[in-house]
Amino acid sequence: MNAPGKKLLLAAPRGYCAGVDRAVETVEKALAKYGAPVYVRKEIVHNKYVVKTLEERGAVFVDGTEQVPEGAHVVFSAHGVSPAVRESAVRRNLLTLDASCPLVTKVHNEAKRFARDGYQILLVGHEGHEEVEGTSGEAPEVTHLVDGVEGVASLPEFGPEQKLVWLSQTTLSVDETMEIVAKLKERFPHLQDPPSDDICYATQNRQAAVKNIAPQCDLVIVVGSQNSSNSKRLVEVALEAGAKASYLVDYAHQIDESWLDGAQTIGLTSGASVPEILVQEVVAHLAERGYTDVEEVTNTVETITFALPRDLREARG
Ligand code: 10G
Ligand code: SF4
Repeated sequence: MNAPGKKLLLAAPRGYCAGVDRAVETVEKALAKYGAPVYVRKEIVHNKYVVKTLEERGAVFVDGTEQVPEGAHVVFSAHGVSPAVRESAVRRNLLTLDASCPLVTKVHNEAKRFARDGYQILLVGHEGHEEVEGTSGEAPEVTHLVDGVEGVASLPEFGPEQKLVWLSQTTLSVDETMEIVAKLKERFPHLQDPPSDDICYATQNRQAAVKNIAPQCDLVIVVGSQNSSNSKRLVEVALEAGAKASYLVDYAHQIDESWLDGAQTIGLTSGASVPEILVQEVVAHLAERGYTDVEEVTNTVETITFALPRDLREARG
C-alpha cells in the first residue's frame, strides 16, 4: 500500500554516461584479457563503489605512472591525461590503455589547435580537477584557468589584438558556465566561443532532467561521490531549480532519517559515474519508508555509445 502523499520521482536520464561505461568496461576487459593486476592511473571514474569493486577484481589504482612497474599495463582514467603523463608512460615502457572519454579528447584537440593558431585559452573549470589538469597540460603556456565567476577578475589583461577563446571542463553547471562566460565577455568583448559545446551531452541531459523534477520536490537525493564534479553539480542545479533540499550520498544508508521529515515528494537522480544498482538500493530504502509510488520522469532518451580502446575491441561481449 502506498503511504498517502508520499511520492518518489526518478529523473531520467541519470547514471552512467557513454564515457564512463566505456572506461569501466576497459578495466574489466583488461583484467579479463591480461589478468590481474591491471594498473589504473587515478580513479577510473570518481565513484567509490566502482573503484572498490574493480579493486576487488584485481585493479590497482595509483596516483602516477611512476608507481606502475616497468612494462606493466596501465589504464588512463576517463578524465583524460596531459601529454606529460603520456610521455612518462612511454619512458617506463608501460602498455597503456586509454580510457579518456572521446568527448574530453575533443576538448584536448581544441586546446591544441587554438594554441597552435596563436590563441590564449581561458579554460573554465575547477582547480585541481584531473580533467582540467589534463586539458591545461596540452598548452600550459597559453591556458588560463577560470574557476568560478570570481576567477574572471584575476585574469591578466588581453588586448583586442590578442586572439582569445574560452573552453571548459565537460561536467560544469551549464547555467553557471553561461554566467562566467557573460562576465568574461564583459571584460574581453572579442572573446571567441568554442566551436561546439564542451559541456557534454550527458552533463547537460542529467542537469535538464533534475531541473524538470526539482520544483515539485521537497528533497532531491543525488547518488554520487564527493569528488564527482558532475554529481555535485546536480545537487546545486536541483536547489537552483526549486528543490527545498538536496543531498549527495554514495549509499542508501547515508540518507539521514531527518531529511525525510515532512518530505512528501522526493526526487532521485545520480551522477554520470554511478551504477544503477546504487540508485535501486535508494529506491528500496525509500520504499521501506513508504515511498512506494514511484514515477520515472524521462526528459531525453540517450543512445550514444563509444567503442572500446582498439586493443580490447575484440573482447567486447
Ligand atoms: O564529474 P567528474 O568529472 O568529477 O567525473 P566522474 O568520474 O564523477 O563522472 C564521469 C565524468 C568524467 C569521466 C569526466 S569527463
Ligand atoms: Fe564523457 Fe561526458 Fe561522460 Fe565525461 S561526463 S565521460 S565527457 S560522456
